[in-house]
Amino acid sequence: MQWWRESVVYQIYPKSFQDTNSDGIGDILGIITRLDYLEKLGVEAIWLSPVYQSPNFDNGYDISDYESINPEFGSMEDIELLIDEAKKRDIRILMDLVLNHTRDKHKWFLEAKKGKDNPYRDYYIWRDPINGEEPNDLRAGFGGSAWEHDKKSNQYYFHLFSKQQPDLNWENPQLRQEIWQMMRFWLDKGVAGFRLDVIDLIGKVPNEKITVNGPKLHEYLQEMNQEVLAGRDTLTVGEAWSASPEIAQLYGDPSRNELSMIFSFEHMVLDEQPGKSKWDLKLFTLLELKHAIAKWQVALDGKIWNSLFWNNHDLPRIVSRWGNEKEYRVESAKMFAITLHLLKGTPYIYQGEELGMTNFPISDMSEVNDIETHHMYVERIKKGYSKKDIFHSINAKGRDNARTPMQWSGSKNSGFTDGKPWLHINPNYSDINVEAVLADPNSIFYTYQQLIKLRKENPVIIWGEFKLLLEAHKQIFAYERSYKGETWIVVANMSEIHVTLNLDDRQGEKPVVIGNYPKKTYQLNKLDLGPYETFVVKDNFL
Ligand code: TEU
Ligand code: CA
Repeated sequence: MQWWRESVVYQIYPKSFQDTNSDGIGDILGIITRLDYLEKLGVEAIWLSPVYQSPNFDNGYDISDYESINPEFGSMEDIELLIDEAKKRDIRILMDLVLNHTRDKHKWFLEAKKGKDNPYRDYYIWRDPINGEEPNDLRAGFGGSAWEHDKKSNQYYFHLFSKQQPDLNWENPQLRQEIWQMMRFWLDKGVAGFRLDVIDLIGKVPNEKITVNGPKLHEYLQEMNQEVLAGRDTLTVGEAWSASPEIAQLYGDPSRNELSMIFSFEHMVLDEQPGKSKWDLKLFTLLELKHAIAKWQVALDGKIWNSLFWNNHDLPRIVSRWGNEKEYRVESAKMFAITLHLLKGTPYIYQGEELGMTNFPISDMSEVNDIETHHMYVERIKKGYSKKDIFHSINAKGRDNARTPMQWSGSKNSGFTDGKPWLHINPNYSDINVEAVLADPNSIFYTYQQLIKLRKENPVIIWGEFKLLLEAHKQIFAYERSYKGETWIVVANMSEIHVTLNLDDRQGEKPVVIGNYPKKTYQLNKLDLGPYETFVVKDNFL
């Protein structure tokens, strides 16, 4: 039995969590000062977005040394202290590892660039020009060709993100050995596992234009497991945008010895036009959302472990995205919390989600930090898109939406920093902040706290079988979880529309286990649900 099935993980984006030395940038010591807060919330693990040495062009997802800490965030001693202090509070630390690429300032790449004979050359992916041009037309995630010309050798190197993030050549066994050694280095320091950035890309075959789910992907992960993870009690979660439930089994089937679980994104792309980019929006429907979630719950049930999330540092804030950040901010945030945490899998909370933090409205490029958005802007202006359209996409999907500093209090700079914050703070911090939610017994924070506590006390939440109810209902997301003769029923009005319905003919008042309206009981045969009204009851009719 692995601890991570029973725990809730909290993601920290360190740059925006807590600053302690007034440089406007969050730091590791800042995280330590907030561990008591996280303990109060009840989380048992922290996924720490990258804190390694990095020029921070992609905010740490461009690592230049895996075994040292970015001085902006602190030192190796600081991280060791964080691991120890977290441990005292029964909180484990998961490191975020970017193994698909390094920064172009990494010593391996600096060596590799020296020439074709350099021993590190083959740690990266180099190809000769074809007819004086790029080897093929593969595109990079952050704009332009995936091939960058190197004048010195007249070869191209490959990068799936920005050209400052050259892709590693996983075919090279010596490179893999270096990675295993580095992962053991962190585990020996006491970290409890890893979130593996874009892990579905490491098996790429650029010549055949295969980027995701390459032929050797799972071979590499099995090697990682043997060399690094075997015999250790770790949580490993791979970021896998391209995974289907069938592919999730390859990563997560315990008998295959690969990863604990993956992040899948099928429920997170429903507002995108299929086959286009994340910026090309389409109306999404709640029906699609609940079907996407139910599909994964059912397909993985009993075999593979799910991860559960609405947010991370790449995604817009869920209350702003699919809830109502104005009149029903609290109700919709709690609705999302309850519906997610009652599903089967390990829930992840992204910093500030437990306050119901909202997107920051952007009206000018000077307010944008994220390279992905900057690249998109330049590209789309060139293609003739209107600024109105571009800003519409940025506000809907830009990554800075969720990266603004944590809102700790109503005092200057939200208690995040005494200096000038690296990214604007959402002006709503005077209302939405940690101090305020802690003082209000009906706050979103206490809903999260209660959900985490319920999880610890009720095996049905962890192990119960999932069944979707009211499959075709357009507003209601309802499901059952059953375990050892116990059944819990979760009913959520995911919309602002009033809904009346008869869920079950049996009469009688049922006491609420957790909900987001003041009601203490519900009658399943005559439900009358207000905007975002959500509740959980036990099916104890006998
Ligand atoms: O994200 C992978 C990824 O594909 C995203 O960049 C995606 O394109 C988009 O942002 C989704 O909204 C990971 C990290 O989470 C991200 O922060 C990094 O920028 C990226 O890898 C490169 O390392
Ligand atoms: Ca700082």
